[in-house]
Amino acid sequence: MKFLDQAKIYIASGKGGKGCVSFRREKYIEYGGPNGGNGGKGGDIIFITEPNLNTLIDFRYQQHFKAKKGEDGKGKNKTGAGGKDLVIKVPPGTEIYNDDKSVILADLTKKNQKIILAKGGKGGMGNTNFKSSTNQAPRRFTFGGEIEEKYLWLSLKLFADVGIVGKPNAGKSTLLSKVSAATPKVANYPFTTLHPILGVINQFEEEIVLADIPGLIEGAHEGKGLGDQFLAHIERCKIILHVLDSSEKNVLENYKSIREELKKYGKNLNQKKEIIALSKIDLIDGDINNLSKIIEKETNIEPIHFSSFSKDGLEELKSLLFKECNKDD
Ligand SMILES: Nc1nc2c(ncn2[C@@H]2O[C@H](COP(=O)(O)OP(=O)(O)OP(=O)(O)O)[C@@H](O)[C@H]2O)c(=O)[nH]1
Ligand SMILES: [Mg+2]
Repeated sequence: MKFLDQAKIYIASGKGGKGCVSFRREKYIEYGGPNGGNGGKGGDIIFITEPNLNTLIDFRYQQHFKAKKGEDGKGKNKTGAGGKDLVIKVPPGTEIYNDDKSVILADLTKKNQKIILAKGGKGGMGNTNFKSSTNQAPRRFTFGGEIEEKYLWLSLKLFADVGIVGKPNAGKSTLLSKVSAATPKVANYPFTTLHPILGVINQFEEEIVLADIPGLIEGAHEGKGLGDQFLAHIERCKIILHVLDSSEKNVLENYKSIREELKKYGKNLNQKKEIIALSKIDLIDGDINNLSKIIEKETNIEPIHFSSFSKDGLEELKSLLFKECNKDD
């Protein structure tokens, strides 16, 4: 599936139906009283989160959303039918901003969360409403309420428990494909992953969501490589899973340069709980523990190691992810 994490759209609620002017016409009654019904309310524009969505791609094809107008009132005191609401489905994690992105109007973080962002116009009043002792045959009515229209920016920050970061080619996507049902593209060249991909991993009755984002390089915060644009998607993760290719020469430097990018990005990414995972240990001839110790000395974090090819260490890594995600701190 394609990925899109920003979209500009136009929304307009429905206008209210106008009130009706009408008089009773019955046999033998010369002057029937007023019986003009009220207009129906216009439809609202409602946003709702749909857990199965994880991209705003649908908004590439449709940017205009208009709810239906309320029907006009009718004789015999019949109220016009309300205009149908228009429900727009967005993925959980969608933030909605005004047209110049200066004000956040909604932050839809939960499943099936709903918000009305344009209210339909009120129905107008039929002439029945204006009957009084002094005016038995009013011809007055009101028009329906106006539409509410605006441009909005939708911005998606994916919801994942764990954000996988690392250099290009570190083996992030391969790992995701082995521990979850996700099928990210894997290849032996940098920047194989061009947009974030989510994968769900299960253990007993629980599940956690992992986000695989494109690899980072030094200078990503200045836009090098694919830049840091996808780091926004791990702002909300509980844990950062830092994948380091153990078969490379400069493992520690690689580690540090990614940490530097996280720090420069800001938003407290570098304060998040981090798991360091040494990948591709099937390629290592010597003792992986030596490398582990070097990393631990520098970071105070004991790395876990794994191979997506031999599957060594995958179960341990999964268990650790569940354990850390379930911690409350
Ligand atoms: N030997 C070995 N190779 C691996 C392992 N995991 C991944 N690879 C290889 O490493 C290369 C890169 O793997 P990817 O999973 O695409 O790496 P990535 O980190 O997602 O890369 P980007 O998407 O470019 O950031 C591929 O050729 C994989 O087959 C492993 O456990 N052992
Ligand atoms: Mg990848």
